[in-house]
Amino acid sequence: MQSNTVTLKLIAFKPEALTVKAGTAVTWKNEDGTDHSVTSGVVKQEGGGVKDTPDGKFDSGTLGAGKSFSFTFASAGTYTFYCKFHPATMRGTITVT
Ligand SMILES: [Cu+2]
Repeated sequence: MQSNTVTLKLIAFKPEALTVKAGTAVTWKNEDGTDHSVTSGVVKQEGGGVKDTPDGKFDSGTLGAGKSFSFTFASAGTYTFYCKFHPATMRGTITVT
């Protein structure tokens, strides 16, 4: 059975890469005791740090401990996302076929 859940645990997305069919709702669940976010966009290295640029496709906003966020992917494509609080380490990709 196809899994469509990503957990946020130990300052990481698990799994970091997930492939789903178009029309699937993906749910992210924050199992940490700290705030995270699920924000679509890219993170690039810049001047010794990282710069995150949201693309506005989806954004959970601040996702507190124990909270979930879902987004339905209507169209095929590759969607990158990150956590706005931990962009250096928390990044992931949803591939929609
Ligand atoms: Cu985070």
